[in-house]
Amino acid sequence: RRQDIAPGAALLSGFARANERELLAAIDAVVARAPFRHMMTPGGHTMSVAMTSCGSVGWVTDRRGYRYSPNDPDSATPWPKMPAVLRDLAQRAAADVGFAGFDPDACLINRYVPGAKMALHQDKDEADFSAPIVSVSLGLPAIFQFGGMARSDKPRRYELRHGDVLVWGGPSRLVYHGVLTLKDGEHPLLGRQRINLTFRKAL
Ligand code: MD3
Ligand code: FE
Repeated sequence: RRQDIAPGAALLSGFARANERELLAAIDAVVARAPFRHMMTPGGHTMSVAMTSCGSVGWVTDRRGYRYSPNDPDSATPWPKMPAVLRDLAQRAAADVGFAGFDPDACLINRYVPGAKMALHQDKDEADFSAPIVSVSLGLPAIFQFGGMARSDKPRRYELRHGDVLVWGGPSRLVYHGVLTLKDGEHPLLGRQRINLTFRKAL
């Protein structure tokens, strides 16, 4: 099922459920080589969301700022390659919403445990805003909020459940968005956590 939530933005409910086990195995393989870690914001706060990446570049933050890097700063080696099953899912979702030819070079993997959250922000560290961002939610449900082009625009709220895929492009690419504090729960496949993948064209 497809729900249009704003110009250029659509929610594909349950889109990733058909191959959930393959997706989780691919994520496990990435995490085995590039473990989740809590990065520091430029302002000196440790993020409650744990992160890792795969692809030709990964998103990183430290006291020097936010950026995409070809290397995992923890291992000083390249990020794991983006598994084909992940890239294919993102490409199919983007094409469904009208972004044929989406070719992500970065996949940020976010892990939320109960209590973790992500404050309202814009994704603007990418070179080309004409490409969409595709997000895949797995595990515990979360309340996602998305506002407008100004931080002060009142956000709308949506629940994101296991297997839901969001595509954000066009006029919605630079909207403010965030995730409310994750509530406790137990997911049959993932236990007490939520994993979110965001596929980006960073370079
Ligand atoms: C709307 N992640 O990693 S995904 C992020 O659930 C991020 O982990 C959230 O925001 C999460 O940057 C939300 C949905 C999403 C991702 C990127 C967007 C929505 C977006 C970019 C522009 C507009
Ligand atoms: Fe974001």
